[in-house]
Amino acid sequence: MASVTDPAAPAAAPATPPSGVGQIAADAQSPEMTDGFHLVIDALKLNGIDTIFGLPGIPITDLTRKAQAAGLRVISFRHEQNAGYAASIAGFMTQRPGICLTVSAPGFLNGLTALANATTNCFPMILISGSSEREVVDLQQGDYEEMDQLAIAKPLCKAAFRVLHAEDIGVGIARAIRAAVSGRPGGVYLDLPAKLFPQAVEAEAGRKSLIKVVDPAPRQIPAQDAVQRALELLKGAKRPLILLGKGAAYAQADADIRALVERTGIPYLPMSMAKGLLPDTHEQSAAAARSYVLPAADVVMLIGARLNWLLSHGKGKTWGGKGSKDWGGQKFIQVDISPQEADSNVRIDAPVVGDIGSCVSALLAGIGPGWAKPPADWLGAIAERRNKNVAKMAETLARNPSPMNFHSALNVVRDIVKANPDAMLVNEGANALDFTRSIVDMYKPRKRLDVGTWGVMGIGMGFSVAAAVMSGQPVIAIEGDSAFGFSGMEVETICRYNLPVCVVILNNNGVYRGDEVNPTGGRDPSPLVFVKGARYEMLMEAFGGVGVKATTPAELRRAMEDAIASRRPTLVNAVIDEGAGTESGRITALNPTAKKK
Ligand SMILES: Cc1ncc(C[n+]2csc(CCOP(=O)(O)OP(=O)(O)O)c2C)c(N)n1
Ligand SMILES: [Mg+2]
Repeated sequence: MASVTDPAAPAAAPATPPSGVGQIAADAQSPEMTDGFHLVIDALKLNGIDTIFGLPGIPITDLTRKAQAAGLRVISFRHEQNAGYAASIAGFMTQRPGICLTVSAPGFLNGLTALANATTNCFPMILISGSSEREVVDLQQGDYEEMDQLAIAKPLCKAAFRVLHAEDIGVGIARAIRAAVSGRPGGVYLDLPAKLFPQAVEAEAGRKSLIKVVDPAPRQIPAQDAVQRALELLKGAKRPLILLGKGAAYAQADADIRALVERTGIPYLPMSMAKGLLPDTHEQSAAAARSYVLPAADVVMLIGARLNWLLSHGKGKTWGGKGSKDWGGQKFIQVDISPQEADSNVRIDAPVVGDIGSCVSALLAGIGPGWAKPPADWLGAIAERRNKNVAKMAETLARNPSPMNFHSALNVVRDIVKANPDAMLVNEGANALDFTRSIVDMYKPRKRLDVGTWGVMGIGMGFSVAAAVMSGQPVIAIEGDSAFGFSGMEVETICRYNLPVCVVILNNNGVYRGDEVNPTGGRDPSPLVFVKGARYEMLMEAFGGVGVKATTPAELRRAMEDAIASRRPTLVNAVIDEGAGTESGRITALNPTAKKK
C-alpha cells in the first residue's frame, strides 16, 4: 500500500524526533515516553535481530520506516510470500529467527505459506503481521482487512501469540523467539493489532519490560544409555550407512559431524540440503550409489533426517522391501531433537534424542580411537558402483548437444560452483531441481538451499535475496522456468538492493517440458507449456541488471563468470531442449496420472 493512502500511525502516534528511536521527546515536565513501534524495534534489536524482510502497508508502514531509522536492515519485497521465504531461510542459515513483517488479512495470508513451509522444514521464523481492531474483528463488523489472523495461523505454525498492550511487547517477542528456535525449530506467528503501535508508555517502564532472551535454544544432552545403545548397534553392523539431513546442516556442528563420519569410516548419504556438510567429492560419499546402499545397508544412522517421503518412509522397494509397504530389514538409529520423531514410519531401534551437536559429540566421545572401520567388502561394493556411475555421468556431461540439455548446462554450473565454493546455491524446479542436485557438487555446509520437505515452488528469489543479504556471498539460483515464475518479480528487489545474485533459468518452455500440445487441437496451449522463446533476461534488464540469453554452454559459462566477478544482478536465460525433461522430474511415480497415457 502506498504511503499516500496510508493513514497509518504517524497521525495517531506521539510525535517522534527524526533520530529518536526508543525515546520520544518530552517537554520538561512530563516523563520521557516511548510507544509500541519503538518497543517492538527495541525488543528485536535487544535480541540480536538486525534484519527484517517484509512489505509495508497499514498498519505497519511506520514500523518499517522506524526500524530502518533505528539501524535495522529492512528488505522490502514485492510480495509477502517471498519475504516469508527469505525470513525462513535466513533462520536456517543463522539459527536466529528470520523476521517477516506483513500487513493484515491479505498480506498476512500471503506470508502464511512461507510460515507453514518453515514449520514443515524446521526453519526458525517469526511472521509478524499487523491486524485490525480486535473489537471490530471479533464482532465481525467489517473492519478494514478484517480477519481473525491468530486463529488462522495457529494450526500452521509451532506457536502463535498476540500482544494487546505495549507493556507486553517484550514478553511477546521473547516468547516468539524461544518458540521459533528452541527444540525443533519452526514458524511462529506474532499478531500485532494496529492499536498497539501508537500506545504510549513511559520510556523507563518500557525499557524494563523488554526481555533479552537468555539461551534461546538450550542444548539438549542425550542420555548416555541411548548413546551406548546406538554405538552397540553401529558396532555390530556389517553394512552400516549414515544419512545426513538438513537438521544436521542446521546444527552448525560441522567439524564433529565430519569427524564422526571419518572416524567411523561409515559411508554416508547427504539429503539435499545436507550436501556440502562434507564435500560431495568425499571418498565416503555414497551419493552416486544411493540405489545400491539403501536396500543393502543393515544399520542406518539418521542424523537430523526424517524418514518421510523423501526417504520412501524407510520401507518399500527403495529399502529392499518386497512390496511398497514392506520393511527392508534395516535397523535404524535416529539422532533427532524431537522425541516424537522415532517410529513415525518404521521401528527405530536406537533413538538418540537431543540437539544434533550434543548428540554427535556424545557419539564421538563414545567411539574412541579403536573403532573398527566397516567391512572391506561393503566399502568395496559401494566404491565399485560409485565409480561406475561417476564415469557414466562424466560421459553424459561431456556431450555437447544442440540445443543444450540439462546435463550440458549443469556441467557449466558444476564447474562454476567448484571454482566458487563459498557461493550460495538456490535451486527449484522439477528436472531443473533433480538434475542440479545430482550433478552440481557442493563443498561447504549450508550452501545449498532448495525446495525442502514439500518440494515447494516459489522459494527461488526470496531465498536468493536472503542468501545474499545474510551471507554477503554471491548467489547462484538455478531455476526451472516454471519455478522462476512464482517469484520472478523479485528481480526488481534484487536490483534495488544491488545484490550479487545470478539467476540461471533452465528454460525448456514449460512445466517439466515444453513440447506438450492441446490434445483437442484447439487454440489454447497445453496447461504445461509457456510462451515459446520467452526472453526472461529482459526482465532483469528492465530494472537495470544484466540480462543474457545463452544457447550454448560457452555462453552460459561466460555469463556466469562475469556475474560472479562483477557481483551485478544477472539473469541468464539458458535455452535448453524443450523435450528434455520428464514428468515431475525424479518423482514421476508419485503422479497419479503419469501412467495413464
Ligand atoms: C507451490 C507449488 N505449486 C505447484 C507445484 C507443482 N510443481 C512441481 S515442479 C513444478 C514446475 C516444474 O517446471 P520447471 O520449474 O520449469 O522445471 P523443469 O522440470 O521444467 O525443469 C510445479 C508447477 C509445486 N511443487 N509447488
Ligand atoms: Mg521448465
